[in-house]
Amino acid sequence: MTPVTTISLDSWTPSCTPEDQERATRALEAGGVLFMPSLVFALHEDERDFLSPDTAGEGKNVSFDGARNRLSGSSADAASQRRLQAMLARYAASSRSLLGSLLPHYAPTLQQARTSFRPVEISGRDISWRKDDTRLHVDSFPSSPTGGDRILRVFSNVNPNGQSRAWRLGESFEAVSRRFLPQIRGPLPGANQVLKAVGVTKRLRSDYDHFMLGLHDRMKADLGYQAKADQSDVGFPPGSSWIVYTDQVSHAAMGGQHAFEQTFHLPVAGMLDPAQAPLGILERLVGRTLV
Ligand SMILES: O=C(O)CCC(=O)C(=O)O
Ligand SMILES: [Fe+2]
Repeated sequence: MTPVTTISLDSWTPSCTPEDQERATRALEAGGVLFMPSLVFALHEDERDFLSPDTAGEGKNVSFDGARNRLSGSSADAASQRRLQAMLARYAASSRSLLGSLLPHYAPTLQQARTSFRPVEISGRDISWRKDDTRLHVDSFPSSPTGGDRILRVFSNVNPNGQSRAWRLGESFEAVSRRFLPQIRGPLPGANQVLKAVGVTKRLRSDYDHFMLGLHDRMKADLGYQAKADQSDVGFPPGSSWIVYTDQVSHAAMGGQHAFEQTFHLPVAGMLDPAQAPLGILERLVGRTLV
């Protein structure tokens, strides 16, 4: 089952020894979760009003695209949006700085993607099964193929009422793949090109993305699997942060409110041990190259 490695740092600009860095990188790449129980993302006094589902309007989160310096998902007035954006930009900078100190091996190739603020209670949301993150899954997004690049996420719980973010962690990526790959057929010839041409995907969906999406969907659709798969409950308390390769680690978010999340992408070649990537595991099991 998914190992959780506790790291006792409490600063977004920590000084880490080479041994700490290697241990953290290896634990992550092996499919573990890095848990930092006292790494607090502190809100400014005037940001506390954002701790309300209203901040996300009709949606479930507010997101910030640092590359374009653009906020989306908020219907607040212009002044509030400026403060919200500053808060998300601070989380983006903090998480980037953390990875720079803790996982320096990734620095040359790490790409920062979207930042999100999640002020809506997870449990009891009315959502289709495919989008339901209370079901165990590995991350794969229909419109955003990664072409094999990794999805690395940093999370922080900022709940003001003592409520933990409750996750389930499932079996290893290899076990998930062995179980579901036999049910997943390869894409029809030309299908990936058609999805790109009609705008379903932002870039060409590779065969890797096809199989990842297949795993994501088969896992979520299988209620027997959800109930019976090897799994454990883990709670991330307010004031804690955690890092996980969500394309590799089987996870489900069962409850909790008020969290930040920062997504990074990493080319497989940027890993310490590229053979541990989902790409390598899938290529070995399918028996051919997938990107
Ligand atoms: O919001 C959360 O706690 C996690 C949801 C999830 O599945 C994800 O961000 O990949
Ligand atoms: Fe997820």
